[in-house]
Amino acid sequence: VYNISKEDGANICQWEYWGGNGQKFILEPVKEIEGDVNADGALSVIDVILLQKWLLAVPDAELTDWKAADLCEDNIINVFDLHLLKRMLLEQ
Ligand SMILES: [Ca+2]
Ligand SMILES: [Ca+2]
Repeated sequence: VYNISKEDGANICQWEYWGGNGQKFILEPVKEIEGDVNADGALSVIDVILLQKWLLAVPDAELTDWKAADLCEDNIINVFDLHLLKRMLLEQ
């Protein structure tokens, strides 16, 4: 991290490794949000639209996090997942 900064938005630079504090990182798993198909950190109508487009095979409609769309947890993405996603959105 440039200038060994601990501030949000600090720049990251490529540097030769010398063991400095600015080169030490803690990797934490990202918290998955159910239904967050586009992986933007929130469940919204955009996720519903994206899943709907993907199910209709609209070109360029790609599920960033397909597992988040599998709300029935059957490893298949289909209209039942879309139905649950719409319901989750209405209930939030
Ligand atoms: Ca989302
Ligand atoms: Ca499913």
